[in-house]
Amino acid sequence: MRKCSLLLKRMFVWQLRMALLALCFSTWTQNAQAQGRFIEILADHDSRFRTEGQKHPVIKLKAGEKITLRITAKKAKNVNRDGAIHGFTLLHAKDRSPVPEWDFELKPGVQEFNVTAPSEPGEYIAVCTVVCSEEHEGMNMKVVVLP
Ligand SMILES: [Cu+2]
Repeated sequence: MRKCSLLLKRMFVWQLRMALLALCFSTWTQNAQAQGRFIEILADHDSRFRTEGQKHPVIKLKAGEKITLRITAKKAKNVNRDGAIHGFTLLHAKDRSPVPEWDFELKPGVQEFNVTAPSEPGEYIAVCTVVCSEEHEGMNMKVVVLP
């Protein structure tokens, strides 16, 4: 009986090791696909963009920097016809003209987008493009591009 429990214990430790290894491997392969620094954003159920540890989320980027946006989207009230629950589009703050290649539709869950920061330093604004709820108009966040 004692021998048996020892065996079980060993098996448990081994399984734990394998699980850890699998976890390490999956993060490693994810990173291999990403092209640069990770920026984590939450597109929340109350129609707000959030970043960890920031009360008023601001993303700071270096001009021309390659980054990977990892956006977690949680459904608000409305869903687009194509299943998108929020959008994420970058605009120039001064005239609200769109920044090319920074226009994403967000499906529920986690998605990653490889993008290059604008080459022009200045203030930008990221806005939601899906009318996700009555609070949709206020769903935006500041993006600052540093030289
Ligand atoms: Cu919205």
